[in-house]
Amino acid sequence: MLDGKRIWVAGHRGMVGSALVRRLSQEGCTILTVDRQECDLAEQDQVRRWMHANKPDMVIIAAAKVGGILANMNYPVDFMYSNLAIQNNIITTAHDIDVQKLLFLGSSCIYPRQSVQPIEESSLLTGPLEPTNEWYAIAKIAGIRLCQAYMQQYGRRFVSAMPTNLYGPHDNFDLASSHVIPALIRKAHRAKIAGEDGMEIWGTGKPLREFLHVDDMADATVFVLKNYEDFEHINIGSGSDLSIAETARLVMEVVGLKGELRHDLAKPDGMFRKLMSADKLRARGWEPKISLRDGLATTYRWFLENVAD
Ligand code: GFB
Repeated sequence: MLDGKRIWVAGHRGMVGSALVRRLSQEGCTILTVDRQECDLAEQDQVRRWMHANKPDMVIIAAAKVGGILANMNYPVDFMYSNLAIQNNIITTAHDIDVQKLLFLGSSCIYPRQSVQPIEESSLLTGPLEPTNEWYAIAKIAGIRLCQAYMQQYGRRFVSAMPTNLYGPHDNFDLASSHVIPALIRKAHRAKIAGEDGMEIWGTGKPLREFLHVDDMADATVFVLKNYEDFEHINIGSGSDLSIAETARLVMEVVGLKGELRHDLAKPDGMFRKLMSADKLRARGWEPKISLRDGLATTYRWFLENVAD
């Protein structure tokens, strides 16, 4: 189905976009990418000009302003407005140029904070959001709805997929703005090099999170692109979760750091649990392949080769 297609990966420099480029290179398609200097995705005229000139057959929107819990809380305008601008520009132009299929990627934070777990797709908009990331969540929900509006009004094949918390190569390892796994890898590595005993984590360590390696995510995305056309968005997850403290201890094992966890209780815990139901994707025949331990080990190797300080 992808053979001979021109597929634009919007956001190819990011963790998700670069994994998608790696995965799509195994298909018989032509991968299109564009750098920010040539086309700033938040600028409507630039997006229109580039998309009209390059005419992709399919589009995957992996471009987004993303970050961990603290960045989400500190930069609400960036997380809401930049994401709205990027997705609106791409989705509306995709309609103008008759894109055959568009896949919009979001996040598990779209779901209400008190959702029944595991969270099924139908939980969307059934209750209040988690305040630590509601700006980002509202932008992503608007993206899902805009795709659905194009499906309903014009019969477009603009579908949405919601991945769980992702990690892997090309992640952001900046301690102030990153998600938890890259932060834990960097902290464990620094503590080990400094000969320290244990390391500090944010919050109580009790919240539960579901993690998926970005290469599994890219594989699932290609599967969705080929096999999924429904009006409703679809979850992409691993189907199991663990506590932040357990995650931190696993990272310490992988990095080779001994000792205890210390808790910075001035930092937020965020949503207590957000395990997504993986049933819909599994029923269609997709399963993750990379265990958390193996994924952490290869991500640590990537960190050592590309980031370590
Ligand atoms: O990954 P994370 O930043 O975001 O944090 P969310 C997950 C959990 O890990 C929180 C704890 O309970 C944090 O308090 N944690 C412990 C740490 N130590 C650290 C640390 O050193 N750094 C970080 N960052 N966390 C994000 C949303 O929520 O998830 C986004 O803000 C997005 O919008 C993303 O949806 C997938 O999982 O809480």
